[in-house]
Amino acid sequence: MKTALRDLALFGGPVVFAEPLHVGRPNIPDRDGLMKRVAEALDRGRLTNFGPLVREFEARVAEVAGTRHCVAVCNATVGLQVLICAAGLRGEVIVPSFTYVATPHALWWEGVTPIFCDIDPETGNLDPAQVARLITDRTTGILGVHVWGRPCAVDELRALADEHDLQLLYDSAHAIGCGKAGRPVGSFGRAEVFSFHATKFVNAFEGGAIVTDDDALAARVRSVHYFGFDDGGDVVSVGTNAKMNEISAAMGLTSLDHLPGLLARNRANHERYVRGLAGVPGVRVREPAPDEVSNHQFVTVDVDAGTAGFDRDALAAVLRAENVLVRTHFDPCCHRRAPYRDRPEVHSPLPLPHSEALSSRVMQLPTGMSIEDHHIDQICEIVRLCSTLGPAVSVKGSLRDL
Ligand code: T4K
Repeated sequence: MKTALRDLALFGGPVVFAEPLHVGRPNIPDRDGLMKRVAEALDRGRLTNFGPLVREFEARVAEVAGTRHCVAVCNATVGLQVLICAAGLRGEVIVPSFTYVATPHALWWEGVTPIFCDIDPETGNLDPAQVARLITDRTTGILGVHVWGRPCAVDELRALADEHDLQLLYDSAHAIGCGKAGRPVGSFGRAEVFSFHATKFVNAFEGGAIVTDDDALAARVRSVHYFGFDDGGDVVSVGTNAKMNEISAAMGLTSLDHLPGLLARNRANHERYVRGLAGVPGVRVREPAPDEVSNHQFVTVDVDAGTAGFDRDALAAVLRAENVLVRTHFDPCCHRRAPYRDRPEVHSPLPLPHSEALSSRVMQLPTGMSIEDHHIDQICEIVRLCSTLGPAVSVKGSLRDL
């Protein structure tokens, strides 16, 4: 057990974990089940273009999302592009800067200008009051992000969209299995997009899905994601190839078979971190609100430097030196990244103080199937030791120095 500064790996002590602990280590809950599906697909000789596994995956995702339609796609980034194109967004769309770059990239790629908006610091999601101030006659939509699986302020955003006749879409990349006030994520926007990237707790190697209750939009999405073909085999619009293949669907279905177990594991890990870090001054594990259901695929810790005596980067540096490969989603925010920072058109007249503050305060700790109770207990012990050492742990600088 480490008890002094010199015991920390960053300060010359032994490294706690021989193997790295990752944020986003893929869950592979049932190798045999996956291999069986893959073998069946190979035997059928139907590898892509709407095989039975993709059809089944779409039906299962629609069930989880509570929507009538689901179109499986090769990844969520392309899924967002397909949706933006099919929904006919143009001009400007209001989007958080505190998100993964895929969200504004998808807009920009489709010729739509992302207008970066500030967030509610508690949820990390679009602040409806700030959204209202950014609506102009060029605005055609709002693209919210359910960051870390916490549902956006869906009622307020719906009211704004209705009042101004805007399309309301959600990037739900983090949020399969999440919900709010008894409704599942997927059912809040005109359409929403999930990610099933390998690092997501339900994964399809690479994959995504667009869900909606809008029949006409679903038909357009299906067409755009398949070269613009309609059901009759005519090419009716410009489209792309965004199809999911059968092997990805095999993995996605196998993950969904084990959804309750994966959720239970994430929840148990989350609760263990909450207990393990309870009472550490200035260090808080973020938790869902009482009316929310979370998939807990991200364990996000908030470091208040003034109270803790060290900042997020110092703690991240200590943990990374111990082979705990924490992530800092999303630092920097999108408006600070190279493709956007020098483009005046994406910068709203309003500052983004909450986005910038949150991006410097939070980090994600490892969770999922590969993380065991003793890993969490040891991680919490390291954080507790840092808390007793206070400012001394900052001496070696920041995450960026490693
Ligand atoms: N919208 C939002 C809000 C998003 O967060 C994302 C993606 C998207 C849209 C777009 O979704 P996709 O187009 O990807 O479907 C990851 C993911 O690449 C990305 O999907 C995700 N968000 C983003 C938040 O995180 P990194 O840079 O953390 O991934 P990477 O490759 O560094 O992996 C993280 C850790 O996981 C590593 O330490 C190693 C481990 N790992 C990773 C992979 C891929 C493995 O052990 N095995 C693996 O196969 O971006």
